[in-house]
Amino acid sequence: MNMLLNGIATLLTALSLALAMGATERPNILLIYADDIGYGDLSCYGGTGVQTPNVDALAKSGLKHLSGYSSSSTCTPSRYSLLTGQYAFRNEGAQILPGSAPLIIDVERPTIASVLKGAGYRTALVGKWHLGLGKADGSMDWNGTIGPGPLQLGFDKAFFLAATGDRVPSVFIDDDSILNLDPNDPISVSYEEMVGNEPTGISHPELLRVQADRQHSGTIVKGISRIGYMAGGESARFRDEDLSDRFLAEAIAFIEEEREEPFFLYFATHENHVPRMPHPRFQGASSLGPRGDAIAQFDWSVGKLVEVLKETDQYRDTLIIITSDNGPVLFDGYWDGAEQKNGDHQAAGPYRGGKYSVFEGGTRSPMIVHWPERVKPGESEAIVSQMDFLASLATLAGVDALPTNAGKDGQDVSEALLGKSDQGREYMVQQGMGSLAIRAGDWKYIPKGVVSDRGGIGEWIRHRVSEKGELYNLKNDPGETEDVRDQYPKKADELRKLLDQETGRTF
Ligand code: NG6
Ligand code: CA
Repeated sequence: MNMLLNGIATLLTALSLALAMGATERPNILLIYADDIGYGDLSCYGGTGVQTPNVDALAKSGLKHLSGYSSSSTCTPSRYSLLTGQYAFRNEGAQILPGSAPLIIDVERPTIASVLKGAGYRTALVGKWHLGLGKADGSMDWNGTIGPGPLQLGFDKAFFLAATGDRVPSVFIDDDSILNLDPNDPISVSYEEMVGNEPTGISHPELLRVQADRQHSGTIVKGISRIGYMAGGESARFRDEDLSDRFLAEAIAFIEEEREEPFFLYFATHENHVPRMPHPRFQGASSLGPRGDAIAQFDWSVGKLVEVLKETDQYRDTLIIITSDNGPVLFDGYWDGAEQKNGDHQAAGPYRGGKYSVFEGGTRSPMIVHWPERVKPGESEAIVSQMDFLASLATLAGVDALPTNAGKDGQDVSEALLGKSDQGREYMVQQGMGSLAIRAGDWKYIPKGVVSDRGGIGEWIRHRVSEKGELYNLKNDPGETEDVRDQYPKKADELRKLLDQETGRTF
């Protein structure tokens, strides 16, 4: 009897919740996650070398965040935080991963996908994964069932690239197996030793369509040498120029699916990562060479997604977020002319550093939030991190409370995200490659150590931070040009303590 009553009570709560929320209030969520697109790369953020009219249109009718951040200045840690709501430095494995790495997210750990799925969303990943695949014992067979991976972390559907375009294997994974793999031509992948006897960038540089550094001189797949070695799987190999169109087609198919429930689509584009091989129809679209042409291609894809949302009558009920996993880089392993053709284009906007850096250019990211029903057009200075998306999107999806084992570093900043409040985070730890810093309000503190300065932009520049650390006032000095540690020693100390407290380390 008791059980029956309980059952009825639960049913009634669920019903009243559904009624209170109103069917139309739970938005579809389209999270467009760019790769290596800097704060200043989009024309709505001041980019000059490439025009991004489709993104700009969303920025105009949506909210343009000026203090939106990725959690880290490289890919894997940022994606880890984005999906789990936890600082990546808490997980030692959350470092740039080889294509053969095991999954670094515990399958018991809640993710945006599993939380939204639990709330009745249909969820999909399309694009770049780069969080590892398979068990830690390395037992995964690329020719069999691939996982654990996205399907075990709450995605109903996944069409993806295991790591990055510059890392083998150069194939698509459809849910949990390699697409178009011929069982008579099995694939093998290694990052330790040469497998098979295919040409590499070292043995056959004359076969290359673009010259690469030593690190990117493993197996040549379709004229591009990669990090790592692979053999076999000929029929499954993609041509880099087709990557973007294929991801777009998969995303569109998912958006067009007949369904009752709202959707969550994590569309993780490969643009603007190396190798930058945009489709020939975008070649020459910008003044920046392939780097800018790939951004034009990204923008075009965004336009297509918007078009499909409109055609399927879902545009008004879809929350679109556009942001990027880390700051920009010009040279990143392939001599594709990005440095020579950059001109005056400020890929990191007014910020110092870029990809790999703990300076603002590493993590300050373009972030556009668009939802005709709920977002008032404008700009916001509120500090928001992608790490906050889990808690914030859960709220927007009507989830009362996150599971108790969910990442605790993310905050519910949904009001700030939608522009209803200018109160975002008070402070946030920032992660560079091998370095940490903290921003609190207008202040930023970088503790002692060696940090990447203008990572990959021009030559690699390293910057040594002295014992006392460095303090910047981002309001007066967004470009982090003047260390004011000696003028404000108490402030510096306050931030250093906060950094100790947040990280459990001693700086
Ligand atoms: C680096 C690669 C770089 C890029 C990066 C990952 C070298 C010398 N450089 O290790 O080319 O692949 O990893 O980029 O190997 S990210 O955006 O996925 O973090
Ligand atoms: Ca990246």
